[in-house]
Amino acid sequence: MKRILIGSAWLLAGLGMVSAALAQEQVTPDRARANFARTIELAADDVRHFPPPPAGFRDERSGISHGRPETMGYDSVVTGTRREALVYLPPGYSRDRKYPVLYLLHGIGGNPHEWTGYVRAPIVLDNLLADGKVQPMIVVFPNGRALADDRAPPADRVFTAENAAGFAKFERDLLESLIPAVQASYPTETDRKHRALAGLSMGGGQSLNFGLGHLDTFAWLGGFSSAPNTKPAAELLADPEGSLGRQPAFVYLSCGRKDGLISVSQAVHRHLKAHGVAHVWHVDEYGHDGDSWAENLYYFAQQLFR
Ligand code: FER
Repeated sequence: MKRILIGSAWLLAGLGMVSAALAQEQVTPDRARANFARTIELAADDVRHFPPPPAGFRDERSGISHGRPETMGYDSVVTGTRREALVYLPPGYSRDRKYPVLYLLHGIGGNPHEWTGYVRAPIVLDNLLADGKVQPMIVVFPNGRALADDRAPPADRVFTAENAAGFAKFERDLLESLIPAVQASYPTETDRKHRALAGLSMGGGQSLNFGLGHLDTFAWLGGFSSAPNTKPAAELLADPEGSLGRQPAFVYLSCGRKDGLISVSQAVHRHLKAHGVAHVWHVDEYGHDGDSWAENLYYFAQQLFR
């Protein structure tokens, strides 16, 4: 009898895993490779929305003030561990004023240093601020992998269900642990109009999934080269006019026209367009890479908190 019970428990657990897998595609290296290799079909409106940025927009400039990067620790209700996020404090940062906050999320194999490293987000932001093109803002680069071991995994364990699950679990970490910790540690505005969420690839999918589901928390959303973790458009925004009508948000979508994942972003763009929901759709000439992400941060940041 005992054996039979154990057996049926396994059977039930197995069925549960099958239905979860059907709802959300299994994440495996082969699936990811196939997704990156999807046929790219461009429509007439899959074009640049912004002209290319000025030369040097991503190069460190001398003679201007630079923002200050620092690390903050916080306790996660999701992992039960102490986690870390990078925080960019803008040039001229002062505790005597209150700042809007942009949360900027990394990709499936990355960590917060992806944005601050090769994408060079702090340099893009310093240059924009020096030219008076952005509002002074605090930018938080979280670790979007809410697992007890949240280090970037070795290459052969990037496209695994476990790693991908950490990115889904980050929703609660962000809303219940990180945002309150940021607001307790820094002088921030705390209403939705002063909070933005954007990310690249896996982080783009997280931003759309979490942001459109929490329009009470975020009024500014950006998905750059969003990955297949993005919910299907009709699920992401079941009632676009209704939900965005009640709580308007600036929605920014971008992708490179050489990026095999572009169908993910196209589907969201087309859904919004079909429902008459205003948004930015910017298709550039890049692939799934830092050149696209740096440029899109350049455009996106200029729209924020106006
Ligand atoms: C996938 C292909 C790519 C996928 C995720 C990615 C969840 C993410 C890529 C990135 O973050 O750079 O099939 O499945």
